[in-house]
Amino acid sequence: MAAVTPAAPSRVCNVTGFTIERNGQRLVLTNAVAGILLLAAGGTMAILIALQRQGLPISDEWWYRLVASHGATMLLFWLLFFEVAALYWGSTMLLNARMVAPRLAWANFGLMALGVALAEWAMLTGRAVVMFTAYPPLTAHTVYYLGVLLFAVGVLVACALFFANIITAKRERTYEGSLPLVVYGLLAAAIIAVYSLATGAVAYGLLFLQSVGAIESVDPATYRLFFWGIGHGAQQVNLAAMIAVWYALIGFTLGGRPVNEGLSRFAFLLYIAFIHLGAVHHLLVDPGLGTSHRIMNTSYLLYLAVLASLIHAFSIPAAIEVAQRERGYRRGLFGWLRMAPWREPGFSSLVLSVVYFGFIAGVTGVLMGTMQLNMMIHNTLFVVGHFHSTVVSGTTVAFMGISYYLVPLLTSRKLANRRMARWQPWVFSTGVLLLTLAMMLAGRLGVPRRVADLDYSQAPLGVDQFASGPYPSVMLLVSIGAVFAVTGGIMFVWVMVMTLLRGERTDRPDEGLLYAFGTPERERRTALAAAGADTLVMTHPGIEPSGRFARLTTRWSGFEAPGTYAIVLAFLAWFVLFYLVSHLGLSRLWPVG
Ligand code: HEM
Ligand SMILES: [Cu+2]
Repeated sequence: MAAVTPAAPSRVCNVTGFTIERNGQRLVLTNAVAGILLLAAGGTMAILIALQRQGLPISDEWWYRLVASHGATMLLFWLLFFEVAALYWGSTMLLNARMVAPRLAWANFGLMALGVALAEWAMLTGRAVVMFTAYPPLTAHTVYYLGVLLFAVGVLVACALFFANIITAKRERTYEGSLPLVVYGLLAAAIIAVYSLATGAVAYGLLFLQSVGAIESVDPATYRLFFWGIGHGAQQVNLAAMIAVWYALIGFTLGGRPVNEGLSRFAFLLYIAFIHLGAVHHLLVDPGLGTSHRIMNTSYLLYLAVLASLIHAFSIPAAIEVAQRERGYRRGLFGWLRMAPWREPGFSSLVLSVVYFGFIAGVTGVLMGTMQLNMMIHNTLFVVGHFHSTVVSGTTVAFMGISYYLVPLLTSRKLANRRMARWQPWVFSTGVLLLTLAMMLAGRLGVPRRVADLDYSQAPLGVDQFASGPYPSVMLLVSIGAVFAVTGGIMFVWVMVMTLLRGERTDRPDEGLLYAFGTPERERRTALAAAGADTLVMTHPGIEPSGRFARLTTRWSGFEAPGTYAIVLAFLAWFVLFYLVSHLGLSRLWPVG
């Protein structure tokens, strides 16, 4: 393996064996920590806006400021800072490579931080209460647009640095063969980021020009079209980055890899080519677009991106199952699942993220992308429930999970408060599950999103639709979910901060944790390989018949991952059922026949 350029000091990680160059290490940590601090800020706002429903005295004016800032802080700043960290991590450490322009990367961090500071100032002082969608004719202070634009330019520069790192690594031969799958997934995320940010720059750029008086007005329909290039595109960046992190977590916790890596790569290619079409689902009621255009782009063509998600949905659990069977857990259909390392926070985060993302976020997303069904829940709290199940239950949980490895490995410190870390994914995910399900229920009952005063008590013509009936109890469930979720969030931030400040220094931060990268598991495999055993390429692990499933498992013994096959069938059944029940709801709304 070629050495890193001598000028850049580096070390070899005792756990993973990767070359860690100092510049890359500091940049990854700094960007990730900035993200985590912003997550803490966004969580503080979340609990305030959620408890306002239970009478926490927050004026309507402040509620809107907080919702605007919560949305931008979480959706843009937390996720993108962490993604920049992931891009730097993938393009340096996973390739044994170096940061090509560390100074530029630091300047860029400064630029992004400045962007955040400007935008937050404008939002929290009431100069930009336009929500992150910023639809004209709403207008905000110039500084707000400037802040968001600076931040976006920073993310673009980070993508450019990521590409440059990979090209240099290839040229300096720091890795062999094709890009590792995790880096490949991050590459898909970065490519999607580039074209999303380009459309976002047009949208926000137009508003910026208008705010300084350079142009007279911005056509709202044109704006919406460009805005959703980034509004939706950014979610696809989150999706691709999350899936890359899932694959990384399988490697970290079980030493596993996908059964068919080529297929997983192909699925990432499908994302790059087709996923942006889904953007039109935000414009399903937009009068500016023709019906056939909307239907075509949200259904027929988008289905190729859904196919990609279904490939990953199969590939991820299969990788877990095969890894577990290779480790010897072969009893029955689900013995591998029962014997999984549930106490390992990275593993529980992985599974919770995959399950909630698939069963809730994915399924409700397809519902909302279907024009007719969308009419039932458009602009209600259902939408908010859906996207919290994607970016919170899915992406945020996955990013939290990988932090349990990145932070100790990069700081050479042991994870602090391991017990709290063990519980954290469960508390957070269960809270968000309740939060999202309750929001969806509220939305189906007609509760709108982005409304401070649900009772319209200060309206000239008061309506008290939401003050009685099922509404107060459903909104109470939303608030209870919020309390649990925020508690889980505090636990995460606490463990991270304590690890950073107080974690015991060690060159084996994995001790006591189950990292297949560096623990006995890895040594066992190395020893086996050294002894000439070919267990490592064992692709047909036997299924030991046992108990109730004995007959089934013998019949399925040709399958590499029969448990996954069963889970996937259950998922499809749930998908079909959910779709049918939704259509039943629709037929009641608009009686058929
Ligand atoms: C941790 C617990 C969280 C709670 C309790 C929470 C709660 C809420 C609530 C109550 C709203 C306002 C809904 C309304 O329109 O009435 C909201 C909006 C929103 N949240 Fe969260 N949230 C949490 C975490 C997150 C995270 C981690 C993200 C992103 C990664 C996120 C992204 C958003 C976005 C984009 C909005 C929409 C803002 C808008 O309408 O402009 N939230 N959240
Ligand atoms: Cu979208």
